[in-house]
Amino acid sequence: MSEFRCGMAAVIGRPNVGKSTLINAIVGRKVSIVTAKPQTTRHRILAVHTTAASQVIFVDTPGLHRNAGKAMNRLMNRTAANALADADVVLFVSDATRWTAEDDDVLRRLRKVRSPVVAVLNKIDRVQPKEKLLDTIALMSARYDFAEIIPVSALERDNLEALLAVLPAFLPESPPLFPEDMHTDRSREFHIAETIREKLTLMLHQELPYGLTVQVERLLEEDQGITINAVIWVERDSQKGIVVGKGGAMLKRVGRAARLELREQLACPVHLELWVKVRSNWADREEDLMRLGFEAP
Ligand SMILES: Nc1nc2c(ncn2[C@@H]2O[C@H](COP(=O)(O)OP(=O)(O)O)[C@@H](O)[C@H]2O)c(=O)[nH]1
Ligand SMILES: [Mg+2]
Repeated sequence: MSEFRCGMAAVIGRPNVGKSTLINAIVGRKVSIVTAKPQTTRHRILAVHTTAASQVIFVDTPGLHRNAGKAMNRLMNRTAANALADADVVLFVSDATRWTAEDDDVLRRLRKVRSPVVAVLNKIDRVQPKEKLLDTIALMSARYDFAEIIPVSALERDNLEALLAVLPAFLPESPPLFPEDMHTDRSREFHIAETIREKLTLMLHQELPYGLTVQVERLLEEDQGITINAVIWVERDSQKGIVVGKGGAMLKRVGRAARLELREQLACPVHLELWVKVRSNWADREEDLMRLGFEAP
């Protein structure tokens, strides 16, 4: 009889290739927020997939950023680098329809990694005609000595079972590190703050989402539902105006979208109160970032 296997799979790739979507699809729930904008994932998030024979602990990472100027970007790059160093296997995710210089950047960093690297070719639902996939796979195998190359569609949950089938072989023999009904290491407060940030990122234009963060200040659970008080931190007064919107319209839209999703996920009525506050340069102050849930260096 073979032993139980358990270990870490770091999920790496440039922004927007579908890393968070892939992890959510594998664990069957939304543990990491998803938008079409880069920099959506800021934190290291663990997602746990347990079967009778193995437990894979996926590490969702912020994409590696070229602009490491601000403290937040430096911390995000460090978080991604730490995840790489700890991994038993690395999942290098790319978009099967598009290879860019940023993909090359990420691949270059993988050359220093000792663990095996599995290439995940995502978004194959967009590849037409299907025969083109063979060329894409051939190109991938020329770029790096991947342990496996697995084409998938995270969005349509296509071929995920092939990916899950190869991973346990890369993990050490070990008992599970997490209870089998646990899907993420993140708290409910964190998940709520992230859901609000996802709606803000989806609804606000341009650069503004990068300048804000969300903090849950109070969570009150009662028989009739959950009351949440959350603060949206922005860097400047002008940004506050945009987040609040004309007559509070934007804040209302964001609040409604977040409340509907949270009600679904928490399976109870949700009362959500949002405030917008200004704290200048929070994204460039490490102590502010610690308070807002970023990993300590
Ligand atoms: N068509 C298609 N879109 C996808 C797929 N996976 C992710 N996406 C989309 O790609 C965008 C970025 O996804 P996200 O998971 O946030 O990427 P990340 O930045 O790598 O974490 C989102 O709009 C997703 O809906 C896929 O398999 N097919
Ligand atoms: Mg992400």
